[in-house]
Amino acid sequence: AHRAMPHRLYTLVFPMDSARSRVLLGMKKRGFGSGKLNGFGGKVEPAETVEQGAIRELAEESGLVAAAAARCGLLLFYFEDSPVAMEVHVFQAREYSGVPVETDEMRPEWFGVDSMPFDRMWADDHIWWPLMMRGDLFVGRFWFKADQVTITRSELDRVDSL
Ligand code: 6OG
Repeated sequence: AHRAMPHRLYTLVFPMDSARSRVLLGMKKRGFGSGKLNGFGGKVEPAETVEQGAIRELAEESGLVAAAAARCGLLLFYFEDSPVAMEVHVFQAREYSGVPVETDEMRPEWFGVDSMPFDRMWADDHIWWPLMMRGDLFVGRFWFKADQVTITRSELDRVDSL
């Protein structure tokens, strides 16, 4: 039944430093997920590709300007109180110009990839993060209660392409 649900498209971008030992997260200051640390992203607009949307949201929310973003995974979120599933395309940005700036939406901060602040992130993140760090492409599906904290069911698969 879930598979027939309408989906809404989102992006989520994790900027990495050149050694890939640190990742830039932003503390979301307003809207969905406010108070949590996350990558940078948002809704994809009708006239753009998913990658273009990822690059645009990265710039709007962090100040970093990337020429490209690398696909890492696909996350599907189902909230028990929402009839629309979230389809979130996950990217890493490894080359960009600019320096992180605080925006109305996000307060950016670097974290070591081996000491991630999962207790301040969405509850799904610690589940798929190790796959992404290994360089595996992944597809995950997570069913959340309306409290936006409790995961009642999850699936995570490594895939060969996205
Ligand atoms: P705006 O409302 O800011 O787009 N997002 C999630 N990210 C993670 N890691 N876990 C979740 O678990 C998420 N749900 C949504 C996708 C929302 C942003 O938040 C991400 C977008 O980057 C449920 O336009």
